This record gives sequence, structure tokens and C-alpha cells, in this order.
Amino acid sequence: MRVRAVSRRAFVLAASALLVLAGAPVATAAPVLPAPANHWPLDETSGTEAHDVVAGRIASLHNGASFSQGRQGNALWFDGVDDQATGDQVDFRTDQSFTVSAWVNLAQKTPGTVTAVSIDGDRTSRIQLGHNIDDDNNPLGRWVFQAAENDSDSGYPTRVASSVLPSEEGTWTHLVGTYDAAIGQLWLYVDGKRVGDGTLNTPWQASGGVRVGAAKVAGAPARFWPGGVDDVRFFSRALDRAEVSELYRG
Ligand SMILES: [Ca+2]
Repeated sequence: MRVRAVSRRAFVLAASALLVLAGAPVATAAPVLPAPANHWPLDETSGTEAHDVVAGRIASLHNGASFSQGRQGNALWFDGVDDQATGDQVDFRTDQSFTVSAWVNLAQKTPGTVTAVSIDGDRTSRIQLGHNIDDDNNPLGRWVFQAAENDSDSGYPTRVASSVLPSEEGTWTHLVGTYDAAIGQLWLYVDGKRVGDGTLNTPWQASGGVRVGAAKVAGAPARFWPGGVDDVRFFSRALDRAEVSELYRG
């Protein structure tokens, strides 16, 4: 009897080992991320152009935006007054599912909204990833991912996904916004964790390109970002929780 029990255990152990060797699914396996549609590592050391390493799009630096030490390699740094970088086009549709991802470093908390990454419409930003302080609702500041319902000067109502915890300043934070067109849902992820959501009723195709360090309001740059932005990526679908977590762990 004892021999038989030992044999059975040995068989189970051997079978388990074979399953592992055969590449059986393991619960903790990291997902393989899709290739981005656009990706600016922002590792340049000088000059006035930031290069997209996937689609070759160039973001031009304006008014003193510059490269310096970032989260990984260099990053773009902005004065929060008029610095920004702008591109002419992105390579995915904004009226379908997508993801925007960036590392951001807010040098100082500023009243109202400041925008780290946005995509231009004609009159307003299609989407914005950034930070908001509202004395009535979130005086300590929160991370936000917002999308405009239409391309107009009023720009409202936008649909906002806002983090549930106060933001930090002077440190690198990973922000991801996803839009799932099938259910009209916006999600905001902070440091790999899903922290807020919102519903977008009328998705539209943005006419313009990326804007880093600012947003577009009533046809003009605004909401200038005080601090750093690194590793801006766009994906042409909504990444899921596991994928965003993997992107954060990098
Ligand atoms: Ca970088």
C-alpha cells in the first residue's frame, strides 16, 4: 500500500513537471504588449525635435521646452508658462478604441487643470492626460484623463476619469488613459492600477497630432504643464488591466 501511494505521488509530480515543460499556462505569466501606434521615448539630448520611434512622427519643441534627465533616459521638461511640443498627426483613430500612456512628473501643483499629453482637434483637445485641482471637490489635486464630447470652443461637457487618491508632486507617476469604444468607457490608471472611469457618448476623430506639455482650448494652446513628461505611447486599442500593469512595470 505504501509503495503504491508513493508511486502515485511520483506520477503526479512527474506529470506536473511535464506540464510546465510543455508550456502550460501559468497564472502569473506577463502579457505580451501590442506594438504601439506611436512612441516618443523622449531620449534626445538636444535640439528642437522629439522623434517617434514607431511611425516616424516628429514633435517640435516650442518656447524653451528641453530634454533633461527623465524616468528612463531623458524626458521633456516644461516651464508651465508656454513650453510645449506639437506633432502633426497620430497613427490611430480616436473615434475607436485606443490607449495613451506616459510617465509624468508634476514639479508643482497648480490650480485648475494642467495637461501633460493631449491630441489636437481643431478647436479643443480630443483627449487630455493631466492633473486637476478644484478647491471644492479635490483641493489636494488628482490625476485626470478627459475626453471632449465635441470639437467646439466650449469643449464641454467633457467626460472625466479622475483618480481617487491625491496626487504627488516632484515624483514620476505612470498615467494611462484607455477608451473602449464598444462600451463607450474611459478608464484612468495610475501607477498600473485602475483608479477611475467615465463614459464618452460621442467619440470623434481628432484632426491633429500629439501635443505634449499643454492642451488646446478654444483653438489655442493652454493648460501648460509644469514639470516633466517621459515615454509617451499610443496604442490602437484599449489595453486591459494586466497589460497596463505590465506597461507600468516596464
Ligand atoms: Ca525617456
